[in-house]
Amino acid sequence: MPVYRPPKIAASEITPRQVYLGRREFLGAAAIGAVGLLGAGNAGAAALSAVESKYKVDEKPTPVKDVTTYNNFYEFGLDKGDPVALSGDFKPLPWTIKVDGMVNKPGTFDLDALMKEFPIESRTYRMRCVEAWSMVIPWDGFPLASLLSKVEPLGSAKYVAFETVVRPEEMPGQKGIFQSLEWPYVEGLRLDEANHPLTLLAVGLYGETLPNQNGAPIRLVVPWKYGFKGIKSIVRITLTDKEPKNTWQITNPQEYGFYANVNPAVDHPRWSQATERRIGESGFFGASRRPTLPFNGYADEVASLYAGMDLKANF
Ligand SMILES: Nc1nc2c(c(=O)[nH]1)N[C@H]1C(S)=C(S)[C@@H](COP(=O)(O)O)O[C@H]1N2
Ligand SMILES: [Mo]
Repeated sequence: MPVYRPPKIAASEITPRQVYLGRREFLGAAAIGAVGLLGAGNAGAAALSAVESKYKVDEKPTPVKDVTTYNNFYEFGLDKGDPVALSGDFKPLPWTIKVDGMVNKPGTFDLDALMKEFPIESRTYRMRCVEAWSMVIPWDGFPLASLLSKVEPLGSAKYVAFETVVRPEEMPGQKGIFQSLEWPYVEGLRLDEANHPLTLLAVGLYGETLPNQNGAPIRLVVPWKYGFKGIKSIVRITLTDKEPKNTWQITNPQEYGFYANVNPAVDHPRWSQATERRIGESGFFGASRRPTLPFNGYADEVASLYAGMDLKANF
């Protein structure tokens, strides 16, 4: 996927951790307690009080160090290590999300208030990137369906479109100093996919608020789809009757489609999707590979959403 490499930003341009910490001290009732598990890049981390969920895969979670240092977040650069290294200036709080389009009750919602309104659940999901690597991540968040029901979608709404924040001053990858993607990063789901109980708006991982590199302060998680559907740092959600474009589809429509369901039977034009490398694990002769599962192992829950569809054509 990468096109050109970004230049490295001097360490002196990165906000000192103490300065950043001061900006996150307000976090409310949902976020009081001991912090620090997530370490580097999550200076303002706060513990979340989350309730256990039935959605927990029975696989060993990927070590927190891998989850927070091996990231795709092109707003902060193209290399896997760029997001943790270059996101120190990003200020995830305070934060609001605008929800508009084909709804009865559009609004701009304060994230802190949403986190008090909707119980935060702790869920462990299998995650699969289109680049054929995977992780198991303990997320904290609330169902997207909770937010959607609050705004009351119109009967004519068929899709949900998402947008990431644009802040070139805080996101070095958006400064246009190297060619990568068009901003804002955008994504979309069908309304029934968006309302599926597995579809999560994550506000934390491993029991703490999200580190910047993982999409602070709020990002989408759709565990049966390739990772790029999980748009980070969301500022706008729009209900529409037209299929929304997503950033990778805009960038390269031959290789990336709207659905992006994890499908070992449909290869990427440049590589096989039959197997995956589990990050944080190594086999005797290098990284261990495991078979990729249809819908990333969530077929029982989601296959019915696609009944009768040709999933080779709708990739
Ligand atoms: N705004 C934005 N969201 C994004 C991306 C990005 O570059 N920008 N990368 C996507 C890709 S390709 C993946 S695999 C996941 C990675 O999420 P993680 O770093 O939390 O594992 O974020 C997705 N969301
Ligand atoms: Mo990805």
